[in-house]
Amino acid sequence: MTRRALITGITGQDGSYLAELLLAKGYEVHGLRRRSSTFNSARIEHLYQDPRDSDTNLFLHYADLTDESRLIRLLRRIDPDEVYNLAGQSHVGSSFDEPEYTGDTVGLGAVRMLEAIRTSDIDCRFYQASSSAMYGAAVGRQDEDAPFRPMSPYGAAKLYAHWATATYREGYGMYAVSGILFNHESPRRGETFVTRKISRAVARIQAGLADYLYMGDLDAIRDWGYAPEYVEGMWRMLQADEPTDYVLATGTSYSVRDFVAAAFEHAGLDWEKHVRRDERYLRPTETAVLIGDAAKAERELGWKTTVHGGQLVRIMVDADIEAVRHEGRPWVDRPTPTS
Ligand code: NDP
Ligand code: GDR
Repeated sequence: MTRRALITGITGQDGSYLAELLLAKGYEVHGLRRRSSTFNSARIEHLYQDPRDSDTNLFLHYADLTDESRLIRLLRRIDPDEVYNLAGQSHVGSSFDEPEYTGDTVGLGAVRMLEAIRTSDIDCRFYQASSSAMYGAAVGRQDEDAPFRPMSPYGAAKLYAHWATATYREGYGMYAVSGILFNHESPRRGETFVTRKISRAVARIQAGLADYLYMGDLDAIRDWGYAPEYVEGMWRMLQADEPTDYVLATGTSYSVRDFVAAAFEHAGLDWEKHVRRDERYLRPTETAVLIGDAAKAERELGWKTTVHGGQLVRIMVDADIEAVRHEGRPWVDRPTPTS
């Protein structure tokens, strides 16, 4: 029997890698996309085939996480075996400007999905995209038992969705799990997240298209992994015998400054000549340090990262240099880079 998966946020970084993974495993994949005035499907263009002239296994549906009746209708029609809830306003900085919208899509959006599944009586497994941003000001290396102390409207909204997922698991017996994922990046990362902002700027400066990169806090420390490895972890969580939450992380830490220096150096540039500070990129509250402990996922799911640090920097900078050279997008029609 072909298994059916539904991915909200399929047009995003993780959604696109997850769709690739599930299609390769033989799933029928359904993805929710938002209606927009311009095309927003560049990350999955290479996977899409017109259903009229092919036996494609990928189907896209217009829907928004703010529209509960649409979610219910779609869930009933698709009747998925697995649901991956990846959609929502995912930028921490923007969540300070748009706290209500962030809460609506990230927090209530997850509850709408859970309610739609529960009230439709669909027998499926549910994955919620929780975040290390829920730890916020917590100290030390964070595992599944570390205390939560979010430092942004985004982190608070994710925490609401996280506990709602646990409540539906415990209260209604649903197979519902949260993956608490630390930062994961790739050439498909949105251009306003810090790693991609840096790799893109390096490529443009090297090509003579720009002179400066304007940055906020360079002291922040993050645990940066490679997105294709993280979507494999999401899938493994839904294959486990018992539903339970997992942290996915590399356990390594780098400052934003480290990433900047390594990226410029890889392109043969001196970062101190090109990087300037812009107060507009500072956040009202900053999460200074986030480092994860994924021992449980390694032990129970056999999941482990291999890419981080310098290798991740090289993958991203090389992809953006290539993209600038071809004036195209790095991911279209090219295999996932692994080195
Ligand atoms: P992206 O920002 O790349 O993708 C977000 C997706 O959500 C896009 O497909 C976007 O559509 C869609 N979306 C946004 N708002 C709505 C809405 N109202 N209704 C329907 N769809 C919507 O995020 P990532 O792929 O990086 O992350 C995936 C999930 O994992 C997110 O929930 C994020 O918060 C969470 N997460 C990410 C981490 C990371 O390091 N990447 C770490 C921990 C958690 P469009 O393309 O039209 O904008
Ligand atoms: P984060 O990622 O907030 O951790 O959330 P982001 O890449 O936005 O920032 C990482 C760190 O870099 C600092 N920073 C800047 N950030 C951006 N975006 N732009 C800048 O110019 C800049 N200068 C310094 C930030 O202050 C921060 O400390 C990401 C998102 O993917 C979330 O959806 C996810 O849940 C968490 O990771 C885990």
